[in-house]
Amino acid sequence: MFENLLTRITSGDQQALARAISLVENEAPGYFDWLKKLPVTDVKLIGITGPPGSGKSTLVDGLIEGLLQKNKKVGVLCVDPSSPFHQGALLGDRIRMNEWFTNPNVFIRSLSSKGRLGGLNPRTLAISEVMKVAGFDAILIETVGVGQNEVEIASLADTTVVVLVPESGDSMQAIKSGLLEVADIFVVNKCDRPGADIFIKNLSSAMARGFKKNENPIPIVKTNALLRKGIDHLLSELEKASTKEKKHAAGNRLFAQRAWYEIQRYCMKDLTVEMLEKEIENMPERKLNLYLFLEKYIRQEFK
Ligand SMILES: Nc1nc2c(ncn2[C@@H]2O[C@H](COP(=O)(O)OP(=O)(O)OP(=O)(O)O)[C@@H](O)[C@H]2O)c(=O)[nH]1
Ligand SMILES: [Mg+2]
Repeated sequence: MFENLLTRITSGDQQALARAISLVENEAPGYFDWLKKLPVTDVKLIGITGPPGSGKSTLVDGLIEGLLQKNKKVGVLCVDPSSPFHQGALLGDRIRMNEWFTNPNVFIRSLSSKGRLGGLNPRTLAISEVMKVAGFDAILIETVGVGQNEVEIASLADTTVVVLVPESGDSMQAIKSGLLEVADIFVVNKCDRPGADIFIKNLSSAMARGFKKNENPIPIVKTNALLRKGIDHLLSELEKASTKEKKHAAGNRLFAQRAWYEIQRYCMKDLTVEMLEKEIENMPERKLNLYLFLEKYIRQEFK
């Protein structure tokens, strides 16, 4: 079933990519062994998360546009329980999205989460690993930051962008769901609305009071996604975040968190992220395939 798929995906065949994603999503026989063969790449996952309706899809649309202008290839994964990328309200004011579906430099995939606990597709992480070998310059993952599960998956991206709007209700919700803690970059979208500057001021002072343990202040980018204002600023912050030399330990931590996330979904082992981190630290190989590493932890019936 997986025959030739990897070669085709790495040569940029989007049909092959779509097929592989479906196979992994449905856990087709042999999917785990196939995941173990994926080459390790440096492509960064950019998570876009935030409360429902904060403008994530509109922002992703703007980012696609901006990246295409820079001759980049973009992959988008949308894990959205309420409004899949290509349906519903989307088509009204964001007609461009239709255009992207026929653009060879853009690949968009919606992951269904229907009927699943926590509103997340359990194979989201694996599917993002598949997308990483397809030759994209950037991979964007949109998730709604409503509950612990959604926030957790957002935190597994290399760079997590938290999209807020200048409305107090939303910021309260963001605080409650732990969204603020996972942010590498804040976007304050809908800046055409009143109260945007006050909101930004409050956010900066909350940061200064240290709601997140971080030596460097987290950048705040002001946008109006509809009018494409602030997109360039966001792209440059994303660029900075990706070129910033991640400390070796931070990289291991992220890998351990991803591994732990996958393990605990499939069998409850008495493992902690710290134990996995220590194991990774002691391994000679620097560039690890996630699923090769996971193999011994996942019971046969789940592979
Ligand atoms: N005024 C204003 N409206 C915006 C802006 N950005 C997005 N919107 C509108 O806000 C609504 C929600 O935008 P989406 O991009 O669908 O938001 P979302 O966060 O993806 O929504 P969900 O995926 O359903 O959580 C749409 O009607 C957009 O047109 C903005 O900067 N200003
Ligand atoms: Mg959306």
